[in-house]
Amino acid sequence: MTTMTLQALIFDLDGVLTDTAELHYRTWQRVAEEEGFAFSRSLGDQLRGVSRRASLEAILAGRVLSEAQMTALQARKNDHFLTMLNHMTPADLLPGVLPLLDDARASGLRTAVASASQNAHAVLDRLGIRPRFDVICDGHSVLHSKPAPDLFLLAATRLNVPPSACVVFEDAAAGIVGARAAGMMVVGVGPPSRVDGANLVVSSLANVRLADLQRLVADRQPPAAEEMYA
Ligand code: B16
Ligand code: MG
Repeated sequence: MTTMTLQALIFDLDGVLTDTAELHYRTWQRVAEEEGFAFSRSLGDQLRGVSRRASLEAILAGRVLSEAQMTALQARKNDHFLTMLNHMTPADLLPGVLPLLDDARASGLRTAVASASQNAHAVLDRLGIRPRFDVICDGHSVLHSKPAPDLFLLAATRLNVPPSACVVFEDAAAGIVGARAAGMMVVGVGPPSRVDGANLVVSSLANVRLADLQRLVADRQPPAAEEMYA
């Protein structure tokens, strides 16, 4: 049996590289208030990693709006988000991001961003880290967003690396489901209650060691025969 070697790190953006998850929460909360829709911290948490359209559908909880109203509410939410984004600086990078990217580069690993956000390039620019990634896949890159595996599989294809040689960092259930469906090992970033289903859980990227990631990939169990021939 051959042992798989770690070749690439794939990062979710919101909630992993920076806390835009909080900006998404506050801007959806504002739209919900303006429209008289119920909104809560727990509903906001369920929207982590979920596309803008699917987030609005979750907030509407079965209410039906016209396509024009749906488009207008998404645009208004995004205007609020972009206004807040203007205040973002490299100081908003979460702890441990730069050292981990430096270690990855020094070890010859490829790096990618796989974010459901259509604003991913703008956020990475505000943070000053866009050139540090070999590949950036965002909310414009695929038809089926998380929890589908498509975004992660596209990142691996563009990196020219097999999915089984990738480790994904995710803060959200939707992303963890998608990355695992792509056949990748997943590090959950955040409280265990939010990232259960990940192969390894850390409270912050500052606690990640490359040796642990290499072990995660090397110790992968081969797929069961029925999975291989399904
Ligand atoms: P936008 P990620 C996701 O990014 C966010 O977690 C989620 O809250 C947001 O609704 C989604 O992007 C779409 O973002 O409105 O900017 O297109 O976590 O996949 O990096
Ligand atoms: Mg996220």
